[in-house]
Amino acid sequence: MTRVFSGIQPTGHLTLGNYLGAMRRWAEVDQHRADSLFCVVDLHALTVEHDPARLRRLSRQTATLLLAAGLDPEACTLFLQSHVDEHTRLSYLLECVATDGEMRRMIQYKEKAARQRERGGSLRLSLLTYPVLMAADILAYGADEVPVGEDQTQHVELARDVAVRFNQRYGHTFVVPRTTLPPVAARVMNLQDPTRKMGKSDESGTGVVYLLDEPDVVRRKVLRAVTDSGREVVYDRVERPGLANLLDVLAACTGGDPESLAGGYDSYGSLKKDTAEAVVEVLRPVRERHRELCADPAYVEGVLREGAEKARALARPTVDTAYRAIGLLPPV
Ligand code: AQP
Repeated sequence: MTRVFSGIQPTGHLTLGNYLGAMRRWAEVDQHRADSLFCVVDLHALTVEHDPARLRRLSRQTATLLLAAGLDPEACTLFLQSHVDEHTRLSYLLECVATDGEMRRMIQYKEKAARQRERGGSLRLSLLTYPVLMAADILAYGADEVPVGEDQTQHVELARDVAVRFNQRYGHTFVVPRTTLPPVAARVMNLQDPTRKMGKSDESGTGVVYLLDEPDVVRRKVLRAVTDSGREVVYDRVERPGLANLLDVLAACTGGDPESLAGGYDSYGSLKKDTAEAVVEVLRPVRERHRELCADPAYVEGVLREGAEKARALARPTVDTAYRAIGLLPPV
């Protein structure tokens, strides 16, 4: 059976981009067709400035929202990265296989490092080595597929390169994973700046729809989305990125395709109104289920405890094999 692994960082409140680009597909498709593991990658959240109390809150909230979005512990394994030591054990070995140049070429590193420097803060070394830990997340489970949004494809490529290199040097140890992207909304853009992706660590939330935003807040954000001064509704990601983003979101929420949807509108106003309502409807069940789950924190904890046990049992043999293959003696 195909094995799927993917993760989400508790670095902020989850967004419509996280939902349409990743979570919804994990819940609706992946967990039913594959042996799937989904992980709240809390160690990755330590790569940028963080507040410990906020991180604890966001880790719980992220796990709860994944369940609210439809992940079913009977159908998949859901856990916190820091509860399974194999991720960091393997990460160190992979640091001995990946190169400094590979890390510095990563687009996300360059962007986040630039943002951090603008603020005058120093960079955490872990921001540079983040893709190696992500490679360990994936390779520890022998994942065949990694369903992610477009922004993560470069990191999955690195995991592939590291797996191939390790296998060539030390003998076949890792499955070489591949990325899978959603058919639409692989990159939901910021509603106020459609040249940037909608990110959860965005400082001004006006261009970002959060999964827990009240319906009226969602409507306001979508209705105020930046478009251009044209009138005709056409789908053109390069020349009309704001409009294309709204059409992508509408298509992802209603199941249509963005180009044919464009033909059905003669004004930006009606497109925005329909998009706002479509987003509100898509998020409604997630918000409702989240509210129910918040009333039962013991259930969420139980899911995470069992998930970590299952994940540990799956990862340990592969990581032990990697330790032996690279030349380390087993403990006596
Ligand atoms: N805008 C997006 N459109 C489509 N997919 C997206 N994903 C994230 N943003 C979009 C996908 O969601 C999954 C989990 O994302 P993540 O937690 O690794 O990354 P993030 O949300 O981008 O969080 P960061 O890096 O903490 O902050 P920002 O967003 O500010 O850079 C992934 O599959 C991702 O592709």
